[in-house]
Amino acid sequence: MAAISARLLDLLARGRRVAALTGAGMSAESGVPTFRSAGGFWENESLEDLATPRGFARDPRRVWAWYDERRRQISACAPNAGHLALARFGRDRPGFRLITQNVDGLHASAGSAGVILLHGDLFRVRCTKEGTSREDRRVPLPEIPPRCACGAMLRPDVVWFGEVLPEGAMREATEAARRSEVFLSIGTSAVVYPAAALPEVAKRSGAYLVEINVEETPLSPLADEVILGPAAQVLPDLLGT
Ligand code: BV8
Repeated sequence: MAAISARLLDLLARGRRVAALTGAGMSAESGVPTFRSAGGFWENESLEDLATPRGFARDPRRVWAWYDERRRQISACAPNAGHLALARFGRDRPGFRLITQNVDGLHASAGSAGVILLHGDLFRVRCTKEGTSREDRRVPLPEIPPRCACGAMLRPDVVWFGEVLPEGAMREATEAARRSEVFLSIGTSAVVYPAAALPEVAKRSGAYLVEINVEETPLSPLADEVILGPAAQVLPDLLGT
């Protein structure tokens, strides 16, 4: 059983309004590599070449090969007990808001509804000419880079570094953080902005800020409570199974 304070359990038992922000650590126990830990997605690649518009413009084939490989890996992964605990909690608590930086779709697969996707979705593509976005679950892709029916190249419908986040998602996430009475920061290194500002918004608005991670992060000093442990084990203990 993870070390969870009586205060936090009491806040949850009293039905306080809860919001959660998840990062790559949420999906680690589903077998999805994180970004910045050892063996992560970016361990052998340089960020600038892959997850930026400039990198894509320079070498779309290389960027698409990386995304095609991630789509292949992630399509074989299943939600873990942490995803399922959050989905169940959301069903019991209509006021619960789940915000994610992850693009793996595992919260939706676990049954969470209304997930706020800050950084897009690995299984959606966008036409570089028409700007239209659609679901595309083909694994592997039939051609690299994939093309739209109009002939233009498709891009992954995710937010790259240097790109602004979807306006509606950021507005909803900021509102959820501001209204929350308990804010859970789960499995994120808390270094990528503006997502990493959300726990700070919650704290400033009076929320009880909880960090769930296997190690401390730059957010830890600001948190009211740091629960060190894997999300797939801590979340069922915290939220019930
Ligand atoms: C923006 C989608 C306005 C794509 C991602 C200079 C130039 C340009 C921009 C900037 C700049 N300096 C700063 C910026 C802003 C930049 C930024 O914050 N950079 C950082 C790196 C310094 N942000 C942006 O560019 C954003 N846009 O600001 O637009 C703008 C415009 C122009 C110029 C300036 C500003 C866009 C950011 C979104 C980028 N897209 N991904 C894709 O996935 O392919 S970011 C990427 O990192 C993922 O989305 C990921 O979610 C995100 C954060 O990483 P984490 O999820 O936290 O994952 P990480 O591996 O880091 O950590 C995992 C954690 O889990 C660890 O703490 C680990 O201990 C823990 N863990 C591991 N196992 C477990 C666990 N925890 C619990 N249980 C476990 N079992």
